Amino acid sequence: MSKPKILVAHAIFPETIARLQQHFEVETNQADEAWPKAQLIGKLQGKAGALTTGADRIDAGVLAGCPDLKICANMAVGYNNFDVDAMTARGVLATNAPDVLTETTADFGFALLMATARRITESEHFLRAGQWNTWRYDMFAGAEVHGTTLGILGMGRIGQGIAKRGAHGFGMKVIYHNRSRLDAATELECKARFVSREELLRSADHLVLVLPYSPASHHAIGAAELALMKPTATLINIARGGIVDDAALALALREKRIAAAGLDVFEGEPRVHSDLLSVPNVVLTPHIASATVPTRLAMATLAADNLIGYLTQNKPLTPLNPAVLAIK
Ligand code: 8YV
Repeated sequence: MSKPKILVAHAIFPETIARLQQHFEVETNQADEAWPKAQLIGKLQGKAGALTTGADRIDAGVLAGCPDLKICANMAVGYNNFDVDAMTARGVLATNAPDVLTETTADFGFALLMATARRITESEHFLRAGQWNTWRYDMFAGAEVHGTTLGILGMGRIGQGIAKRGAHGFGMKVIYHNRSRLDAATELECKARFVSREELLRSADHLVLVLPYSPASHHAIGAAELALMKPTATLINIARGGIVDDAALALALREKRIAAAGLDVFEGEPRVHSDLLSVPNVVLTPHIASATVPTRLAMATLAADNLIGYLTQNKPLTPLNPAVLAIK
């Protein structure tokens, strides 16, 4: 019997491809870019499954053009690249890759916070440019981290990981805002206090965004929100581009209405708003918060195991629309 065909929309670990090849005929995108929609539809013809990343949009248009598709397994915890309702309506299973990246992503959130507060990349550029001639009392004097107030918007697993690092490692006072309040035991573990969105914006010395992207969170941080923040505050976004209005942020940074920002995600990435590229008080990284070798391998393995589990035994590990299983 011939094996079902699947598409891997971006190059991934050879060992993950080998694991998939035990069950499927695998076609992989070897280019360094996501396929544009028409090409993705073309590549998905005859494919029962796809291993996707956040860069691959699976919407009603793609689904309409791919009648053979049964599952899309995202190698990401976030899945705003999926139209899950459209997938459910077409009987296509959606899976994501939760948990395996939580601590690594929280580590990175803290690294970005530290780099931003202490102006690490800005000072390195200065040194590399040969501009370091002498000692100055205020040379790259940054913002304090230990003992300050850490604000977290979006208190899921990654937000909780950042809260614990701040509270236990750096003696920070942690405040958070979330759609729903955490239970008392989790608040205690994270040493975190629930506050209103406005208090969060007004009180945080370092504000970290870890909420999922949805139409409701589009531009959750725009000019009005930035205006509420302290002029000494830093803003860290490891969630999704689109949650921050990048043009408004670039202006606030240029006018020193907030001190600095650290951004791992951007509206319309991999393009980055040109105004952000020209302000010095921002640390920019190319969406790498989950990028350690063990974590990326764990994410790829989980996505692969979702494809194998569903297409060979109807048993995916982390389904987002389990209603599809019932229909089958
Ligand atoms: C991914 C992420 O690397 O898991 C997520 O939600 O944002 C990252 O870990 C990215 O989305 C590519 O899939």
